[in-house]
Amino acid sequence: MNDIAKRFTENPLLSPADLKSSSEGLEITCLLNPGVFKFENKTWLIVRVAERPGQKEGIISFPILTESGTEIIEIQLDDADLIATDARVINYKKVDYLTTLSHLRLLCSDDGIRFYEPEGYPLLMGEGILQSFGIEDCRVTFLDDKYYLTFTAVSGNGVGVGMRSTHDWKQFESHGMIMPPHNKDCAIFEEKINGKYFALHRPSSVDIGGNFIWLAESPDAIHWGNHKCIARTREGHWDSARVGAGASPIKTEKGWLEIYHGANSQHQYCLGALLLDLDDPSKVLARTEDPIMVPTAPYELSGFFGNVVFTNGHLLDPDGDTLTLYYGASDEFVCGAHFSINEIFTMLKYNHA
Ligand code: MAN
Repeated sequence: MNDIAKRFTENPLLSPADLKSSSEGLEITCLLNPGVFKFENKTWLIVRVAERPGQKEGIISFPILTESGTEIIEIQLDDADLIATDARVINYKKVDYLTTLSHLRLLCSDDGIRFYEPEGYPLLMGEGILQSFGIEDCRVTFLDDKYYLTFTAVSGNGVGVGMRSTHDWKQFESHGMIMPPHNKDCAIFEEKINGKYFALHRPSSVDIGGNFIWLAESPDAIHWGNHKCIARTREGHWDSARVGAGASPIKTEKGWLEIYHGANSQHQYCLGALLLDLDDPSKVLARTEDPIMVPTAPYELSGFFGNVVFTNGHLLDPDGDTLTLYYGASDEFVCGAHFSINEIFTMLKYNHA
């Protein structure tokens, strides 16, 4: 299938081998899903670095965080209590674990293509019992002179949305878990609407309901309420199994444009777009019928978890039309692509009430 993404010829921009692991016993398995922001005239990525020990034959091993540091769990692959059918997550003795432990790392660039690790900036590791399986897929929202980071916080207690904020990317304030399990893909709007903050998020229902995109509002961007379900999965479509917000919505004259990911039951992850009413973002004005990006390049088709394009960060050019989107490809590489906002508009199908 054709899509409207103009992929960087330099892709993949970053691979696991490009960075050093956070400690000696670990290897970087995946480098993926960067949040994106501008700071001190540079383009910055806050990438998810997923690590595990080098794998030995016949054994699966992965790290978790405990009060006394990083602990490695080792399980024999032929253990009857192990279910290991998904590269990302296993079940052992009826308990789910992730196969890698993720932290967040800052990279910057002058040209938006070649990224390096600047000196003097900390790695962001999971902290406390709600982040013992790591932190992932960070969205960055600039609000009231502060950067707000919303990310997936994973532990044996469940998958929720954690938040930290910073002025300088050196010191961070933690706001704890702002949305409890099961929830992820939280992107805060970069301005208030009618005096309130808004955020998209993705709770999951195991029984009635599904993996749908919701909207919430807040007086302070930390405490969220008045939740509304605004976009559901569509049977028979590319987004039939799960949908989740990308980065903060883009303000356009037609409405708030949100790039989101959708997956089908074969775990193929594509990107699409939603258009929300400027004044009342719970109103979905239009949605793309077909995806705007489909995994097709070799680095999107095969890797740690193939057939995946996933985004949680982009920058809008001052021309108001060129969108530079950064994305994770096959859960292993960081890539870039350009889109034209006007071209995305031509793919939207309006809801005529
Ligand atoms: C899913 C995938 C993984 C992720 C876990 C926890 O299994 O999105 O990449 O690590 O959820 O968030």
